[in-house]
Amino acid sequence: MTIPTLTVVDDDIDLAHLFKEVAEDAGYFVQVFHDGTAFQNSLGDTSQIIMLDLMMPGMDGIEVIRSLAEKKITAGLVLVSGYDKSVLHSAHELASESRLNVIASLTKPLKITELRDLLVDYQNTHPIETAPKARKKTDITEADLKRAIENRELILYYQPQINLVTDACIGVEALVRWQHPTLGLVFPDAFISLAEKSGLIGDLTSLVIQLAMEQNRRWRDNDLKLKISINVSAENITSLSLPDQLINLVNANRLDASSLMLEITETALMGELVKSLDILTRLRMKGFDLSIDDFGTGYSSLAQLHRVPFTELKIDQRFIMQMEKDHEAGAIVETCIMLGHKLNMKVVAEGVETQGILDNLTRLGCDIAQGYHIARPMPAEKLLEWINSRTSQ
Ligand code: G
Ligand code: G
Ligand code: MN
Repeated sequence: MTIPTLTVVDDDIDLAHLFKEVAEDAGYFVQVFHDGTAFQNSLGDTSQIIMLDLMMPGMDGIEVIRSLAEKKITAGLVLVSGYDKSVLHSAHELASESRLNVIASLTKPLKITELRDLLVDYQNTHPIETAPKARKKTDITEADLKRAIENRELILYYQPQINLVTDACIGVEALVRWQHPTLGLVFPDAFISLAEKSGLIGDLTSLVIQLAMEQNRRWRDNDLKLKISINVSAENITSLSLPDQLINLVNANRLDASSLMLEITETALMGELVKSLDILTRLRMKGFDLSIDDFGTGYSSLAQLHRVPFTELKIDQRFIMQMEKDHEAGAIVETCIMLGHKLNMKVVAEGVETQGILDNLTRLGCDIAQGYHIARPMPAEKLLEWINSRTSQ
């Protein structure tokens, strides 16, 4: 078994030592740094968890956060501070906005039991073989990716979404993977941004949509009716012919437009606004569903909701993951659910990692849930098995 690694960055030698003991107790291999610069210089993506003190002489915690974000570090980040709660909260926000994976922020003096529970919990919900570290960050070239699209080396994994009232699986989110001939399974983080930069994203998305519709046809032939959600990038909604292309694909597979949900992130809407509004409105008129993905993380969430005819609001997983432990996150989730309902949208919570969160969301009237606690993304063949095993229970 591989032992997960935890890195402590804290100038307080005694405290760092205490953290080390607690983490070792919880089953981690621990590295300690007493200043930000030393840590930064040794930075690789090898830790599962980084515990970072915000107040250090020399390079402070905020500067370390910036450099972690630049290096796109995927480790779980625990922020620790002796400052008041609002400073810690802002640092937490900053790190989340920088796309870092913040798993907790703790104020000093901190409760040892709280820390131990957190570390044990994280290990249980993020087993090491699926930790982001396992993702291959190889130097994939544009030519490789182009060939992969042509050779149909891209495959889809599907993550179930359940209706919180009936508990039935009503849909799936399609998540692309690259079945690379020599590297094995490559995750989208390693190639989506390359596809966006190189202009291959149009072909990639077309292939993804085609694969999803073919799969949906096979499921229907097995009496399984599921809506498939697809992630769409900014460049995808600049092609004025997209609505017609999609209708053709739907017809070719004898499906309805309503079997497809297009998930759009807010950054995807910041490009050519007029053109994307034109396309999105026509997609909606043709019966496709539109979801605003990662809601709450961009800069103009409310303006986008007002402009675009979304039918679904997908609350960003960071709020969901923190809703039990962080009062602010909980308030945001509750408000997003109310907001979505007021605007006649279905509300989806993604990143549901515990039964407690699932129960809370049900109580708050959220419509749909998706997350590791329900199921991880899986290949199509596994999905049928998964659904059968649930209904036979
Ligand atoms: O589980 P996962 O590692 O697959 O997804 C990581 C990120 O990649 C998510 O933000 C998801 O939205 C994105 N992603 C997954 N599949 C696709 C896809 O087909 N197209 C685009 N544009 N993004 C995708
Ligand atoms: O950006 P987008 O919302 O499309 O991202 C979807 C991503 O979220 C995928 O990488 C998927 O694997 C991941 N994901 C879905 N549910 C969970 C969860 O419960 N926990 C974690 N850590 N990731 C999740
Ligand atoms: Mn998504």
